[in-house]
Amino acid sequence: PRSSSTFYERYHSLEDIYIWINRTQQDNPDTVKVILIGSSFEKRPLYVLKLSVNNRPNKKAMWIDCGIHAREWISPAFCLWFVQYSLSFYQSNKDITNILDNMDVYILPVLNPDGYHYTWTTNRMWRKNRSTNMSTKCIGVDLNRNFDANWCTEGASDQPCTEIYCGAFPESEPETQAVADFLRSHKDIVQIYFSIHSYSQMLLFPYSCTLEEAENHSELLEMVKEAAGQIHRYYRNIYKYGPGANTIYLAPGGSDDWAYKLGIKYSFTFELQDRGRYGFLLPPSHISDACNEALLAVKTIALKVVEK
Ligand code: ING
Ligand code: ZN
Repeated sequence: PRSSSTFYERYHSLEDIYIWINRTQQDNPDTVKVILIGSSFEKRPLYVLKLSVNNRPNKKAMWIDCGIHAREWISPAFCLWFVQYSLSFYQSNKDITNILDNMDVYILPVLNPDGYHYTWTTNRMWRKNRSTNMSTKCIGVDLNRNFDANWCTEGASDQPCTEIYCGAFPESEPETQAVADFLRSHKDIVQIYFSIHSYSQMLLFPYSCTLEEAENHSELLEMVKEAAGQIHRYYRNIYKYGPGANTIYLAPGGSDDWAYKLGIKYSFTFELQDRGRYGFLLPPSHISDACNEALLAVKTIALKVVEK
């Protein structure tokens, strides 16, 4: 009989993820800190794990957020996978050792806990958060249209009943505001920003909110090209890469564009597996492949920044 799957090869409810966060901190008190950065519309806590292997001063940092869109379950699964991998292979894998020796990592496993919980209890295909507004009966804002980057222009909607509703104003949502506040207050140390989505297998960088090229476009293109090449070499899987606006679609108000404009010059959105066969309903048996591919891309890019 085939061997049973591990914890990291399964999807987990929000409650279980909160328990996992707590246990991961308790089991690794020297390496893992838990930071409360805010709370969701329904008052659930937004916890960031800080991985830090030594106390060297002036260390740079990398940020990874997962679960901004509720139905993209592979995304939180990746954040858990990344933490487990880092804690397990620091000192034995030379790449993750090099990365962690040179930068702290901030990981937000579930940016949109209300939406994620809702996909477990009520509607598996929910995307937005769960905020309500007196002026409409429709619920939810697309958090990846709510950041202050060409907010609510073409590619977003001001109609609350749509899936790409931008919200009443930029950072109107507590989840968006918590992330933006944290990054604003850490912008001098955070060098790399990653936001993890699914599906479609793409490694994207700014801009998504305009067809203009980013100032370091060719450097960013080189990084995602190398990451996609590594994925192909090791896993024989194809990832497209390029700026969001002409690789996937024009989309204003996204977190990576906002982080880039804040000054985080290495800013990326990854779309994990698959290319549409299962879509958001990626079976648990595919979690390890999807996460290993994304992990390789994160490591490839982070190493390039470390070696600068
Ligand atoms: N894709 C992203 C979305 O929010 C994206 C694409 C990337 C938009 C970067 C803006 C910035 O639509 C998914 N699958 O959600
Ligand atoms: Zn998404």
